[in-house]
Amino acid sequence: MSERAQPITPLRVLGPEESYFTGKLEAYLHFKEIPFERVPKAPDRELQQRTGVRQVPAVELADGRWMTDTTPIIAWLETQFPEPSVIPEDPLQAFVSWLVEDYGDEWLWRPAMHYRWSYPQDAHHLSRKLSDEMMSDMALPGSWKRLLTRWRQRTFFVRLDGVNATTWAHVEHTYTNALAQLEAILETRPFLLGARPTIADYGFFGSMFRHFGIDPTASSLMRETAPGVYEWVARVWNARASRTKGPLATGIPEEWGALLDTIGSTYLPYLAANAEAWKRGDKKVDVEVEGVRYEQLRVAPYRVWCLEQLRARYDALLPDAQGEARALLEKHGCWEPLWRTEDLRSGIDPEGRAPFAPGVSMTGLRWIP
Ligand SMILES: N[C@@H](CCC(=O)N[C@@H](CS)C(=O)NCC(=O)O)C(=O)O
Repeated sequence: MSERAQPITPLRVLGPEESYFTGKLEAYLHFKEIPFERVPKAPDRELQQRTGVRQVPAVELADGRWMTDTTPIIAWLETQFPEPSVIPEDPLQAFVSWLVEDYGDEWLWRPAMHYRWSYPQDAHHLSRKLSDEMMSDMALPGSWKRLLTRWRQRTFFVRLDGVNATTWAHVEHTYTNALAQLEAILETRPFLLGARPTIADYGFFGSMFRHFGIDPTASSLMRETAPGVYEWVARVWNARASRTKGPLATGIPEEWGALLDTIGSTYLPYLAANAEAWKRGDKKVDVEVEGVRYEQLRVAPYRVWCLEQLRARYDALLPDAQGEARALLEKHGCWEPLWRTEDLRSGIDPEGRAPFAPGVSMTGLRWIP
């Protein structure tokens, strides 16, 4: 007699309220109406033991299994709770939406950290919130905890991620450009692809909700220059499958063109440079993006895997959809950098176990104080 499968919900989502990727996952779970509880938690040693990485969110299933990394978590949950899907049915839309998701997740991370930690007003505000939530059991004066938090985040996620006098304006342009592109897309539809959210919305949601939507400097810019995006942030947060229904666009909307151009001129060339450096065994990489030189970036094995995943998604398309995808990628300068690195093998997760442990850290950092 076969054993009855144990229920997988309710989920426990571990991570702080201010966290980029935790907010992304919470919004997805809200939309899918999957029961969960968020538990405040720092990316600490205990989580590393559970998932293999010190990163949040970590998710504990009701059957005792643990997951990490929101992209494969969402992909796996879609197999368990398929209706309604946040992955468009149309293969071309699905492929391009995953590309946009990856770009949103990874390329807006730097400006999100920069706006939060480079400006004193934001850094003071957020270091108080984060240290109150995450360091309450640490026997140190509050001002020390806040100072430590600011130093840690600014050092590891801003300075060592290439933000300096040379790149500052370009890092900020990454955000303001994304605002302008999203504003144009949202002018004629409530979500990026139509009447309901898809994986493309969730790719932008981490940065736009928990960082740009609440941090003082960035959220002021959003309210002043992109009120449509500000409204979309609340709309995605409030979306529920049982009432947020309706069709998606046909094909790839015209207004996505500028966004795809940006992916082709920024994120994909960066992914290629990161992958080349990984192949050489380098720990650091210099890369020129839109004429701006980012120096000594940490080589991120996780992002070699991201590139591999994007290629695998293309390879999985049927010939007709491949033809359409290739034509679109070529038109927007995405095709060449997607394939620039030959013989790509990240060696990460060869058995395809993600999102189940052990995961891989996005930042590539083994330990941060
Ligand atoms: N690719 C991962 C990235 C998760 C991630 O990097 N989370 C950040 C917080 S939003 C983190 O835990 N950083 C480690 C740290 O702050 O020490 C995902 O999608 O879940």
